Amino acid sequence: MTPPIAFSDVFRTGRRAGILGATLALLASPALADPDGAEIYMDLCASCHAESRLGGTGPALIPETIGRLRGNALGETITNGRVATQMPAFRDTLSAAEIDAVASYVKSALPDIPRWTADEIEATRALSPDYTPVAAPVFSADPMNITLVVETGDHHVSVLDGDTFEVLDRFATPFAVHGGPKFSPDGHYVFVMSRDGWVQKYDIWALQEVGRVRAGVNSRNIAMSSDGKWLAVANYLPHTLTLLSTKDLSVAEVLPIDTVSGGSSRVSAVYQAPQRASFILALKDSPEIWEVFTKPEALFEHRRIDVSAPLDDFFFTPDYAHLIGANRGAETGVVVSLDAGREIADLPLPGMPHLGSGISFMSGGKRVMATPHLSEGVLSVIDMDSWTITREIKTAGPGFFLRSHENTPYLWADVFFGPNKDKMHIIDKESLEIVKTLDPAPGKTVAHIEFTRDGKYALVSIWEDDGAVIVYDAETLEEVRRLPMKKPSGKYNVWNKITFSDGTSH
Ligand code: DHE
Repeated sequence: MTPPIAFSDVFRTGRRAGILGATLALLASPALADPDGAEIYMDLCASCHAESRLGGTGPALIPETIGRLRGNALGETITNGRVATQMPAFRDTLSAAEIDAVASYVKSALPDIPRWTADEIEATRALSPDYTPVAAPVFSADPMNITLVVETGDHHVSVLDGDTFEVLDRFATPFAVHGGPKFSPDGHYVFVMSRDGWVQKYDIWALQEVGRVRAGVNSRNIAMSSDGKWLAVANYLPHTLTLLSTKDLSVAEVLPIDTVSGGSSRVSAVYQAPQRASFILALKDSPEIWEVFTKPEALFEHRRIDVSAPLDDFFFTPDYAHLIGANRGAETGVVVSLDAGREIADLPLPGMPHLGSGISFMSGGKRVMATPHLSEGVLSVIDMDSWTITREIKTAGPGFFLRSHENTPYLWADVFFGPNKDKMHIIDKESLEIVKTLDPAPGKTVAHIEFTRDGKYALVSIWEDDGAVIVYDAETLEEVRRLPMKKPSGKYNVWNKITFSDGTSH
């Protein structure tokens, strides 16, 4: 890893002065006047982001991560820096053309898929020297009703007492956490993953970080094995699944994702299938699903399930006998029987269903599932016996997250995209009608919901840098508290997650 470096030192390096001089001289020659983004990068950025662009003290600068930035966010960051980080402003150092050139360079594809072997992973593993294990929680709050709030605004997690909503701790995470943190089956530890592949282990009882390791170069999400022993990390770069020991984050195995056709594939996501003692993998680049076993007699052995097209974004039935995957090309949802190892049905699901946010719940005496769509203002309700869409609930715009709880009569659905991003629909589980639309922060993105352990309160994010988590009484739908937070994204209640509460997505 590149050691931390003061930015004043960077500016004092001779290379920068050399480039400026050379650039001035070359300006006379129009053919050669275009700034060289790669050279500027090596001179100004590589010390923190690494010559390979795979990240060092700063995050990786590769299209897989940069590509997510909207509009001119990248140019803005280079120009103005990032508050509360080591990223400086380059507005007085680089011209607009130079900023454009370096932005284009970091958006260009890497020449090769980077290697990230077990030895390289192991070399990044760092256990916190100050960490002291504890035999019992250091706080009096109910450890099963702790809720974690991921604050992406400044890359922290707040640890909330789910009864008093007091913040018990606020710890720094790796840059750009994505997906749900995963709890150990007893709720004692939690594992958090960043898009740059860092996995962090945190002891909730001790309120201390245990350590971290970089399990991938560009990663998607993590899953915990049902026995709590293994953590799987789904990687886009390289094309692998990294399996870590949850005890000390050491590498148990790096599984290459070699496809049936002889190539390799990115892993879109990995999920725990508790009843099957396995991980289920969605492959981005090949028409197959993998099941990787975690039972001791077949540890990390895998089986393939052939499907008609690559599927991503899975919803699982509560017994984990079936999954629905999204076939983006055909705009369908495909039902796969994990026991039979084949597709058994498909559903017309246009408008990019976000099946990973799908939930199942009881309605009209039957178990049904519902999923939002990323490009259409609708929630599809699906009968899981006949695999048909039984209802389409029109919403004020496309939503990202959907949540419920066994103790509440309602579904909570956000409207993440478009002019109504500030709205949150409350839907009756029986009538499947919208009974109320909340509008707690006009003009701001209001999104993602989590319940307290007992389902009495719903926590909703105002997804802004100066945002908040709003605590609602889940029965009266009245606001109870507003906790200031920095761009709070997902919220995760220990009990709801470790018991696979009804209405919680994976
Ligand atoms: Fe996510 C979960 C994929 C963009 C915030 N997202 C997940 C999961 C997958 C996924 C597969 C389930 C993993 C898990 O929790 O273990 N997300 C994708 C994408 O493919 C997509 C559309 C494009 C991408 O860039 O990867 C995408 N996701 C986003 C965002 O832009 C969001 C809104 C902001 C961000 O942080 O990047 C975002 N995704 C989330 C959150 C969860 C998530 C908060 C966990 C939800 C939960 O309650 O469990």
